Amino acid sequence: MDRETRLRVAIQKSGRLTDPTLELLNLCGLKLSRGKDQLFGFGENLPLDVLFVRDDDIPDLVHEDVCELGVLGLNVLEERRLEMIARGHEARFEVLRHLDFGRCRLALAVPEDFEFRGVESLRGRRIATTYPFTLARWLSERNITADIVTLSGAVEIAPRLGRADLICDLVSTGSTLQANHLREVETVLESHAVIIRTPVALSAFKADWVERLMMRVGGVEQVKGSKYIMLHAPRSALPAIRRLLPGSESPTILPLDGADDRVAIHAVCRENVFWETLESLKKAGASSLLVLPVEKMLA
Ligand code: PRT
Ligand code: ZN
Repeated sequence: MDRETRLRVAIQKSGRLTDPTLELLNLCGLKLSRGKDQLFGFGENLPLDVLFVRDDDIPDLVHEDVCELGVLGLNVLEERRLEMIARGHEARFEVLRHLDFGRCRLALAVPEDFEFRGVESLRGRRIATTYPFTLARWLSERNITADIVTLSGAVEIAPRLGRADLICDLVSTGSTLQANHLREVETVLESHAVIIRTPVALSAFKADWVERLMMRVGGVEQVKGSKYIMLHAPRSALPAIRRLLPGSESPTILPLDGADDRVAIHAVCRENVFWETLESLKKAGASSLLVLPVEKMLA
């Protein structure tokens, strides 16, 4: 594989981020062919290949310039960054884009019978987590000394096993906490997926492709939830209708053949268009309403 003319992106091999990341790359126009070992995906139509790895390996792969780009959770990136700093290393990570998936939070959760009265209640307690560096920073910012118990998994059962008084773990819906009789009390870090890049300077060719890819990612993210709406309306109703169109900038107003007092309005709405909106538009005088999905967008 030619390192001069092909970009490498590290993504999660199998986990929560895998499908949304592959979908994003696909929407950016990438066609991948995956070999038998499934660890490497060859970009058939773009100078971009994909390396499938554990998410925990992505920060180092990018930091060491084995891959120019990586897609991972901010939680994993932040933990590794703080670990490197704690060990006296330089941590040169650059986030190129924040993405609209992989949302979760690193949170503190206590057993139901734990009397929590603010962060002071944490002093001297044992907190189980797989994110010791992120938790340590959060505690030190609040001048709290506690005992961090670093585990590699199954954090939520640590209190029941007597290994900790409370936990610090990722939460999305909260149902895992509930199932383990734990109550969320503080947010340590809000997280979502991000794209990071190598700290090493890129050749002009690669830099150009990174920029093009980021433009496409921006376009894909914008399109999510965007709709194209078309309708007919009396000229007199224009101000009212413009107010009702959700998240649209300047709509296109077109004359209608043979009807001087009526116009066609076309607009991109940067939010979903719900039935309620359509009903309000109709009440305001609109007719022939049509809502279409937007496939691609480039500002
Ligand atoms: O094998 P590999 O190391 O690559 O995978 P992994 O097991 O470390 O990661 P994975 O696939 O579980 O998660 C990858 C990333 O998804 C995380 O680093 C986060 O950035 C993000 N993410 C989003 C989550 C969650 N939501 C989430 N809910 N990661 C983990 N969870 C856990 C949570 O800790 C809890 O135990 O899922 C469980 C269910 O959550 P609830 O609150 O919905 O019940
Ligand atoms: Zn992992």
